Amino acid sequence: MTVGILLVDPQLDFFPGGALGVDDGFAIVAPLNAWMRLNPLAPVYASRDWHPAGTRHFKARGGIWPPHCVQGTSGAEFHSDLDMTRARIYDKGTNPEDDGGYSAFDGVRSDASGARTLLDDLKHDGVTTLVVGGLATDYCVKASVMDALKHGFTVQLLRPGVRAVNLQPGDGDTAIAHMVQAGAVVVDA
Ligand code: VGL
Ligand code: ZN
Repeated sequence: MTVGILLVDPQLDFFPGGALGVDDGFAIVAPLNAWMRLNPLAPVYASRDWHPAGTRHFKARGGIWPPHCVQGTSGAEFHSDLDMTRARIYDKGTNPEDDGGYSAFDGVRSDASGARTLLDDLKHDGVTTLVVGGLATDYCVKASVMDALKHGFTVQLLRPGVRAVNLQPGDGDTAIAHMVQAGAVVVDA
């Protein structure tokens, strides 16, 4: 059994002060770093919300979001306090005509390794259990967890390592309940 960790969209625009800042988002950094430090051999995967400026994902073209994580902007950068040294990065949300790309499983490698998807690499690495953290609980974390379960992974949601947008109060808790119902296990450390 190989355990890997998936860091979902830990990008500046989702942290407080960012274009789509999540309350208390900074709190995810320490538990995620601690998990990686305690599991030095575990592979680390990170998704990156990576939007073109004129995408249907944004309000100006009929989506529900203010512009965020636009390719090449500072808001799209990873939080520098999070240890990304071992992370392989998967870009998603890159199709301007599609308000999709919520799930890390829609992501493809950002380097020149031939459009490998997250799923390709998880299989290649023999990962069977995926620990999941990042932002935001009620959108990209949830979509990624649901896809991971669908693909047959054992999923541990690292509760201190996630925070929610909460467009409606309670959205984060509802999302966690859905993930648990679908088979995710909530872990506290
Ligand atoms: C996300 C809203 C829009 C997320 C991405 O990473 O959870 N949320 N785009
Ligand atoms: Zn987005």
